[in-house]
Amino acid sequence: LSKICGENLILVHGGGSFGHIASKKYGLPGKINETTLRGCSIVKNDMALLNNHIISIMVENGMNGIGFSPYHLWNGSEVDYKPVVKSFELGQIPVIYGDAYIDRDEIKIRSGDDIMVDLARIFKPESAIFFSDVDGVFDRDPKKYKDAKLIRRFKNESISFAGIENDVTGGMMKKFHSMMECREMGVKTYLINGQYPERIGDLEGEKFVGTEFV
Ligand code: IP8
Repeated sequence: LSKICGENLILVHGGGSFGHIASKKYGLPGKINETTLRGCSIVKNDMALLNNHIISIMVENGMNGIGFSPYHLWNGSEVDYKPVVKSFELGQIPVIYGDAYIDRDEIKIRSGDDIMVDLARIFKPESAIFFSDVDGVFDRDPKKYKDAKLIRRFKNESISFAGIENDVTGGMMKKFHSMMECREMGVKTYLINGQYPERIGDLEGEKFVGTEFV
């Protein structure tokens, strides 16, 4: 990644099996009670472990990754990204992740996709690259329909989304709306399959496999 993007990079990751399963089990997001407080501890711990795995790999590979959770960045009315900006300006690689956080009498969940939109607004990056476990945006759910077509350049085609059972933040539909928001802010926005990370090196190429939002 750093070979392609240099160190001028901010990473965001979501929860996957580390965040969503326990969130659902303990009723997150939800009003503060004994169960959700327990869930908050478990989810927060699991997400920190996932973030630590990622940072460890980065550090071992000579990249100065620094983890940030919205739990700590939340200032009572918004996620305050000042520490992230500071870290980026110093040349570190912030790695911010979706997480549970406490807002008044509720435990909420900030998703990685929300964080991508926030960062697009604050940093006005050249590009925002989203990853999924499918090749890009399809005209319909590629996991259900074998003949679903990959949309290479997405403008405003009509598409449909399947609901995802174990996702507490909105699955692909949420990601899609976040990608549209980034695009509307003038940021080059892509969706690629994270199982083929090398595709990030061919974003503008003829053979690019993924979706570019235009
Ligand atoms: O996977 C939510 O982030 P996402 C993380 O990006 C948790 O929606 C804690 C479920």
